Amino acid sequence: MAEGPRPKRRREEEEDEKPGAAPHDGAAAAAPFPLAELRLQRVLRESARDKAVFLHGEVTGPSGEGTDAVIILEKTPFQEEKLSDLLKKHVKLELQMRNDIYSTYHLYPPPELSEIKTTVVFPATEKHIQKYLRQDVHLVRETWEDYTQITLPFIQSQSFSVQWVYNILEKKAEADRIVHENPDPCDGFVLVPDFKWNQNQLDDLYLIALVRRRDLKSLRDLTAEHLPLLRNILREGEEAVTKRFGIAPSRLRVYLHYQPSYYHLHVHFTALGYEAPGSGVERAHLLADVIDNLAADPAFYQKRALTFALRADEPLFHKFREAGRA
Ligand code: GTA
Repeated sequence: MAEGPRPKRRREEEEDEKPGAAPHDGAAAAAPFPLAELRLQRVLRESARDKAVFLHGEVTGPSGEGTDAVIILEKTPFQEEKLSDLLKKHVKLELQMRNDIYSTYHLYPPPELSEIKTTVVFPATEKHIQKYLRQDVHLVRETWEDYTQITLPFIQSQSFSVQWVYNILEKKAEADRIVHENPDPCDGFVLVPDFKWNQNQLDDLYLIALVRRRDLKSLRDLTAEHLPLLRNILREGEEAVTKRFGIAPSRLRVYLHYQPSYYHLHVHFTALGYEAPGSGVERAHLLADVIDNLAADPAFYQKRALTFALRADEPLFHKFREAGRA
């Protein structure tokens, strides 16, 4: 998301989370994020396994005095074609220990071979900060009644802005990254590399298909009426990934999240060998299964209870607790 600095804004202000709020469509703003002006507030989460750290900072300089930001720093997978360069062009190789035929070193690569993928959410709301904070999670089993009485009113009153989705659909952002598009206003979609993929290697391939129509929030809205759209996404999406990246459909995980973070229907395409965040059984619903379920029962997702995990301090979790459903 290439957003430039914005005026000072309090964390409590979440007007852009509400429907009808001022859109963030200045998607092409060119100024880079003022990293040097960031004052680290706290580490929200770190993962030694994923080699990633999630930070909450405050921009202190003139470009955003007192404005919150979330920064995700992540070491990227090795790129096979750059390994020879890494071995040849290293700046320093420092012996750590040697024992018989065994030894370990600190290898210092040149800057162009030591990229850290950096994701910035700026200005970040309290909801963004909470999203990345490590917290206990609880499973909730949502019936259709729970959805209509608890979840739907909640997501209608507050959810993350989907302006970034509209920016992609309207080609105000990421237009040069589009991998495939079907222009049909009802059954069409746009396939782009996901935010989380730097496109340098295929091991962690991650694309996202965004539907053109704006009336579908999530799995819960889907009926047999949407089968042509879903089949287009599966067939054309898989074909496009094979054509562009040489990855066969049998090596892809194509799924929807329930609950998603962003309530504009979208489908995730990830490399099967990559354990993408959110690909677990409590959140991912394979698109092929969704299609079969709807073909068997047009109202499947208006009848079935769906299970998902919520963070302990998430407002939606409190709503389920208040209703005695969690
Ligand atoms: N191309 O501007 C965007 C953009 N945004 C704002 C979000 N996405 C975008 N893609 C493009 N441009 O896969 C992508 C997200 C996500 C999808 C939305 O849209 O990357 P969702 O609605 O189901 O929400 O999918 P989800 O999966 O919760 O969102 P997200 O942000 O992926 O968070 C899930 C968990 O993944 C987080 O709690 C965190 O644990 C982890 N995570 C998030 N971002 C990163 C990251 N950059 N690196 C590592 N882990 C991450």
